Parts: sequence; structure tokens; C-alpha cells
Amino acid sequence: MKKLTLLLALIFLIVSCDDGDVIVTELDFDDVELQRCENVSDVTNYVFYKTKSSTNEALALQFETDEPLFEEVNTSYSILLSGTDQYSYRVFNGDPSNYFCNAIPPTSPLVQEEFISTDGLVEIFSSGTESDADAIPTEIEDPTLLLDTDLDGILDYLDFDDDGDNVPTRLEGVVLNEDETAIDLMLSRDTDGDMIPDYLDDDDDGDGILTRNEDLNRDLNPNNDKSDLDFPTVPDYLNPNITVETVVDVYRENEYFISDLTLDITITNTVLINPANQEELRNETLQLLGTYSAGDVSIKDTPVFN
Ligand SMILES: [Ca+2]
Ligand SMILES: [Ca+2]
Ligand SMILES: [Ca+2]
Ligand SMILES: [Ca+2]
Repeated sequence: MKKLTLLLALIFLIVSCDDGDVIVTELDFDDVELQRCENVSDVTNYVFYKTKSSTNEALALQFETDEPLFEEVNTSYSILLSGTDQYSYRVFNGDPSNYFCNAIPPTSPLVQEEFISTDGLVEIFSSGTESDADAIPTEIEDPTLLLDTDLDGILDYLDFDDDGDNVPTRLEGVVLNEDETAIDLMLSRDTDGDMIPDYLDDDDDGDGILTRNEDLNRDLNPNNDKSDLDFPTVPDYLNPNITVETVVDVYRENEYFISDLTLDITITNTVLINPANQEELRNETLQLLGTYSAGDVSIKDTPVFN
């Protein structure tokens, strides 16, 4: 587990415009949970915030990204704060717990004092455990090898249908060795005996018709097409006697999972201005805004057929 070494305290220098007095103010939100506004309709607009009922204070960070944050692990994102990408500190005249995540800011509590960023760099690091739940452990589909067997743009360790034949890998008879560190090629299903296990074979019965195209009803599931009256339980793609081609140039929707997805959000070089009196808060040190726990997420995507 990677540990980030960070300065936890949020310490700002308040420089008064009137007399040049320097006041050190400590914004202590370390023990406060970092929350997020859930916006399912817009996956690239984010609002993270912390509120303190005891002091009616809140920190908020809002920004837009080009890509969704919750789809990859071990990934860094940087956002240079400007325009509507903002970091703010506010003091309210009441408990701000329910202030955020409303389409229109509520009439109560009222903002008594606020500081809005004019500069700053946000960095976000994602971590979690990825799995395509295809019955092959991620270590065997080694992410570092960047394997993409079916060339559909989804690496094998995230691809629930590794050979792109529209039969999910978990249904293609994979057998692992005893300590589950490798595929047992002798015991794994190889219907046509061509030494390519079915989960990597796009023509499982070796009849010259791709498994994906032995799909009479074109429902992207070759497992429910069984034409041979003599073998009514055997799907056509595992039956070399049936060679009816139904061209299906579409992949099934892929799904993979990230468990315990967390985002570590840090901010550095912040300049916050009070719009009412131009009072300024500056902090050049790296601060941890917080770690956001997204729990377990599922990522669905239909690869483009090529
Ligand atoms: Ca793939
Ligand atoms: Ca896979
Ligand atoms: Ca196959
Ligand atoms: Ca067949």
C-alpha cells in the first residue's frame, strides 16, 4: 500500500490589506470526512467538500475533467484552478452540512465570509483493486504486459471476453492450476484441440465459422443458439457439424470492477481571495484536502468493433 507523505495541517497566511499585519490562521479540517456531490448524469463535473457543524465552516473544491475520475487506478490527474474550477473556504451563519450539492444554493445558512481560489494546483491520485471477474486472477492476465488478445482496446486483465467472441471468458472452461498462479492448459477446455484454449480461441469448434458469428438470433450470446437436433444441449459454436454463419460485427458490453476505489486529493500553491475586501490567503505547501472513498464501482463500456 502506497503511503503519501503529506503536510496535513491547512495553514494559511492571512495578509490584511489595511495595515500589512500578518495573521496566521489555521483551517483545521483534518478530522472531517471528505464528501462528494453525486451527479450521475454528468460524470466529469465534480464537487468535493468538507463541512464543520461546530464552527459553521466549509471547504469546497469544484472542477471539470476531460475524463471520468472513477474508471482507473494508479492514475494521477492534475487540475490548475481557474475560472469555474475553484477551491473555496467559507464561514456560514449556520450549519453548512446541507449547503452543497443543491442545484440552487439554499437560502439558509448564509455565507458570512468567503475566500475563493484565483490560483492553485489540484492533484488527484486514484487507487483500488481492478478485476474483470472472468475467473482468471489479475496476476495471470498480468497488467504490466499490456496484453490485448482480441485487439478491442481493452487489455486482457480488464476484458471479460478476452478473445472477443462474445462468449465471456468465465464461461469458456478455464481451469487454473492448484495454487491459482497459472492456467492449466491440459485441463482448460479446448474444444477443437488446436492447443489454443477456448477462452483465447475465436473459433472454438474449429469449423471455420467464428464463434461470434455462430449466433443465429443475433443477441450477442452464442450460448443460446442450439440447432443440432441430435445434440440439443450443445451450442452451435461448440459443434463443428453446424456451420451456419450469421455475421455479427458487434461486441458485447464489457464490464469490470474496481474495489475500494479511493482518491487522494492534494492542493498546492493556493491563492484564495475574499471578494468582499480582497483579503488574501496564500499557501505554497502541499496540503491533503482528503481521501475520498468511492467504495466499489463497476465500469461498463462497449468496445468499438474493428
Ligand atoms: Ca481485449
Ligand atoms: Ca480477461
Ligand atoms: Ca472462445
Ligand atoms: Ca459450429
